[in-house]
Amino acid sequence: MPRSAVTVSLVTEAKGGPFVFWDDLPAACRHAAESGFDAIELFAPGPDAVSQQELSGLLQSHRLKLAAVGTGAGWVKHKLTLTSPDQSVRQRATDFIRSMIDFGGVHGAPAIIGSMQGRWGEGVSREQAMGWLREALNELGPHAKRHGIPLIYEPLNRYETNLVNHVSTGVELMESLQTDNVRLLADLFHMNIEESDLAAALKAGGHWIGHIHFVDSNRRPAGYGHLCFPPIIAALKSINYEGYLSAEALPWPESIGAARQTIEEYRRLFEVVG
Ligand code: LER
Ligand code: MN
Repeated sequence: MPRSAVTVSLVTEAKGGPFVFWDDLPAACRHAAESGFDAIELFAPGPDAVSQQELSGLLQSHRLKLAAVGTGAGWVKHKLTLTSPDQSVRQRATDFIRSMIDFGGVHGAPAIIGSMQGRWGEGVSREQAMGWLREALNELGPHAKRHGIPLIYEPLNRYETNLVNHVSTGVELMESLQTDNVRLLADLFHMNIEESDLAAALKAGGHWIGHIHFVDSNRRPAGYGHLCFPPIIAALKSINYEGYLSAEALPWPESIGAARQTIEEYRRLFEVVG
């Protein structure tokens, strides 16, 4: 059965973004554990934002796992992307993601490439951008494998990237790589904008689906928008998905309320007795 996770952001520049808990990692871990989550997903400014010792201590004392680490700070803080026309920016983007893979890897948590994929245009052709993206994934995927974890790549909606907007194009990208260690993140918010049938897209994604951002159509917690979850959950069962359903949602109406709503919806959908 999939496990539950909730997002925590420590990135000031991301204020207003879709993260349930903010700023205070010890409090976030306490609330995540009290609400009944299995894990947290951490959006940190960089690999040194929290010491490994502090993070291990918090995870252990609250019996939480680290589901994944986001790399978006590389974009929101440092303006680094893997498809920048500037070679030195691409290099620093790759280095940043490698350092985040090592940071999460200590805790068995994969890194997610979302906004750091960038976009094509302004002198960079689609083919060129996809070539650079493939190069980076082919380098970073094997690096993640050394920690025994995959690297996670996230298709985004059209307003956030023009590279890969659908699960099916994500699968094409995965199949074109030399590494077999990259998996797709299916974010239900992005999918609601781009896919014609979310359940069918997840089924077609099959074993390539490695992580889920569990959220409603409007980026509010699951159940507070208009997504129909039962067919989505049935699709995940049919592909034997056993990764995390991670709440990348707005703290609406506020953080603790968002966490409670998410876990209640998760339990309802999976018939878990809380
Ligand atoms: C942002 O829309 C998002 O989905 C993140 O997971 C990617 O950075
Ligand atoms: Mn996402």
